Amino acid sequence: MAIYGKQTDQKWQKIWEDSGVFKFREDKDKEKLYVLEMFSYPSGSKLHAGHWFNYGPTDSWARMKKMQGYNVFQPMGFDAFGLPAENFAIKTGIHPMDSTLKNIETMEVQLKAMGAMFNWDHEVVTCAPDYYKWTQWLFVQLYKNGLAYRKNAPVNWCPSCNTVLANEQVLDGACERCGTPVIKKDLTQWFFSITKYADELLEDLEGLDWPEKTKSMQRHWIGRSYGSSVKFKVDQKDLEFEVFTTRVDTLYGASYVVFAPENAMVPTLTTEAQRAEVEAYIEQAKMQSDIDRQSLSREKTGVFTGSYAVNPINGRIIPIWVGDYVLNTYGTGIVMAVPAHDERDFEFAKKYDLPIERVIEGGESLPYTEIGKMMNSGEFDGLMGEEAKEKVTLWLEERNSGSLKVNYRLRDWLVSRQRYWGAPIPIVYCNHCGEVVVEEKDLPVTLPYDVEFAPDGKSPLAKSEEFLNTTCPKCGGHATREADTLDTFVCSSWYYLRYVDNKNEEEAFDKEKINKMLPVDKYVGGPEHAVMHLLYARFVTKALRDMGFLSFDEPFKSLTHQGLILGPDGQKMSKSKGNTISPDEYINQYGSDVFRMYLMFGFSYAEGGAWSDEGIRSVARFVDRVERNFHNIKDILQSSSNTDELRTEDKDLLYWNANTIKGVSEDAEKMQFNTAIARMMELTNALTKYIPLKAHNHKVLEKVNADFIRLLAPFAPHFGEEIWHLFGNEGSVFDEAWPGYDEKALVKDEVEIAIQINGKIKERIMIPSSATDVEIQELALADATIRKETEGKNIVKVIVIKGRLVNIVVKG
Ligand code: ANZ
Ligand code: ZN
Repeated sequence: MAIYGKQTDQKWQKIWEDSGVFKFREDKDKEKLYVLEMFSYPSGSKLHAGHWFNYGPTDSWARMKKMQGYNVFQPMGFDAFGLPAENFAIKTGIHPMDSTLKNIETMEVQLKAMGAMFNWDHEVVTCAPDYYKWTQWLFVQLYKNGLAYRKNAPVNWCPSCNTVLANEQVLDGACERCGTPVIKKDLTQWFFSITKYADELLEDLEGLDWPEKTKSMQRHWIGRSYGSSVKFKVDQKDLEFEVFTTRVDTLYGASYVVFAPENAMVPTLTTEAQRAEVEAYIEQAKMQSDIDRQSLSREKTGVFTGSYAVNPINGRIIPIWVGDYVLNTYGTGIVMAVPAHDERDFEFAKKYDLPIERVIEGGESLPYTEIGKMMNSGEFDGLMGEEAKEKVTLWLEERNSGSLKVNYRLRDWLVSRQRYWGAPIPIVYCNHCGEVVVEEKDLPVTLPYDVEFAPDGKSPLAKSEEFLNTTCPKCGGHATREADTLDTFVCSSWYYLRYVDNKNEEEAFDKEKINKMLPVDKYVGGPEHAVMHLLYARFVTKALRDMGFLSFDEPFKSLTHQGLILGPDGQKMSKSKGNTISPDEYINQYGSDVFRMYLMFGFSYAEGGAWSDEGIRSVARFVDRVERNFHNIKDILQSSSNTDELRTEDKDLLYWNANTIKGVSEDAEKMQFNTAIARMMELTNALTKYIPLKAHNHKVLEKVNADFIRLLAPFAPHFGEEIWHLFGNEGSVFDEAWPGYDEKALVKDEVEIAIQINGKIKERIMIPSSATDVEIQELALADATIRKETEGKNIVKVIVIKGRLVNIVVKG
């Protein structure tokens, strides 16, 4: 007579909602704990196994924390702007607002069916005007503080989505969303000055409890590199340029320089004889992605400009080339080429027959790219490494030809999108006043509903007269609105702040409130957000801090990435492969707790793995077994089979109970849910052994039972609550304290040992775990079975292996 099932879920979800047990209330006596799961994109494909794997186990963790006495805040919302809804509108004519709100409705129902203790009162939906008003406010603050600006820039352009993509959205040279090869295009774009925070973003990683891999990806993305800047004069022309190098000790070997094709100086440097060839080269380079251009395996190409430069250290006249392996967005977009000591330069020099001269000792063949003593370098010969770099840079500095330089890979954050479904950028252009930011009192700049979706590559906003025409906030004259919208990463860069104070109509958030509630104590989400979202959120927090809106340095103190649940075939789930798992079906069949517990027990949380139907069935059987035990225990406790004696069996059960509490507490703390549940299985086994005994110590059983229910509840919340009430308890089990244990109970005071005679096991006995070898020998020989077996025989030797066995060697 199974009691747990889908109906149990529904019963408790209703009771929880009606009683408001999980409502967040300020509580001075409890420490706050902000548990955050990455909010979801309201796509049409409903809540999938990936959402579940993020939210289910994290909710279990949060429930445990609540029982441990924390005042848990666990909000949920929707990252609701973005391309997919707009592309869907272009295809089907269904307005993004309509499809998005409908999807949110469906997902809310599904999220509620999960039975997580989300604080729905604090929900945020980024496409709602009362949210994006404040996203625009954030833009205005950044703008007023010189952290948002517009510039003409070559951007990654997807010709199919007709939009600009951030570098991070270009994968292997193709659009992350549609796979179309990305091209370069010059456009006026809005940027946030994240590079101003490069050092702090890098250095503060140290103090974060984040996965090492994620920190290292951020470090790489920021890419701080120490080197030198070297000035070269152009031969016969009144021009000069700078290069960034990390190997200034190789300067004597610089036998040519290479400019990125897009570098603004290239047309000036190109001679008439070379112009046609250079222009053709620049045209083809536009078609290449930065990723391809940096690829080591790709053949290096280039063209000679016809001009020459002067190497400042030895006066040598060296040719100036253009080559697409040099990126215009890194350093100065120009490199001094040292083919003897750099792979790419070597390959290029070989191909175009340029001079290769060794200036660093070491290695047999070229290129030799390691550190070594300088040679063929005049007065610097024999110097090496950092000292060599310092001396050469000093020499250059004295002649005003160079200096030390720190370079970053990080670029400013490109935030404008030529799309409709996003927060409008609050800027107007006036004929008199130029670029004017919208006043805070005039926010939000509302996204118009009535627009035309056509697959013509133009943003609906750019075609909407009603939206575009406005008045200038400064002079009152006619002005035109910016038609670009903000990257959705802007919306998600601050949502964790708004959750705390989501109904505030006066401000984005109350400073005092968020200083109390933040930073987020535990953030859980997919590793695909290791760089962009997490870096942008860190930047926004730091910028808001510097503007005085909050006073903490980092938004997310501790971070965990859950792994990926794959299809039964071990492949990433996808509709086209037909290997997706639909949580709803399993929940209908087994109940959401079984589904959640399987996700926690069947996989390592950080790694994930392939779905298995047998796996979820075995968890369902476990829940059945636990449930039978509970019914049996209830019968026992109501019967009169009580004994007050503390027998070996009772002590054993108490031992397993303490051991389980310790194990579950420690493992679940680290989000190692699979081993935590394995511990509970051990305690279940111990109970299954205890239940059939003829007599039971009611006090012991009652205690172990109450502890077990409380341990189990966070992992199987509906089932746990049901059982808690089965035993006549009142109130929610989640208002109970998490069980503790006595260290002493972890030491078994009796252990079982085997007694062998001539190597064959004859008996097992319990002995005090503190017994000495002599005492163990005495106990073994005194045992009735052994006495009978050894009667009349000659005991030659007794071997005691502590804690395990006694072997008695007999003769005759
Ligand atoms: C001369 C040299 C000699 C270099 C040598 C390396 C080895 P990181 O560490 O990533 O900062 N470089 C500079 N700007 C570049 C650009 N825009 N596109 C492509 N390559 C560029 O790398 C710095 C090194 O990358 C610089 O040091 C430069 O080559 C190259 F034996 O200068 B080196
Ligand atoms: Zn004006």
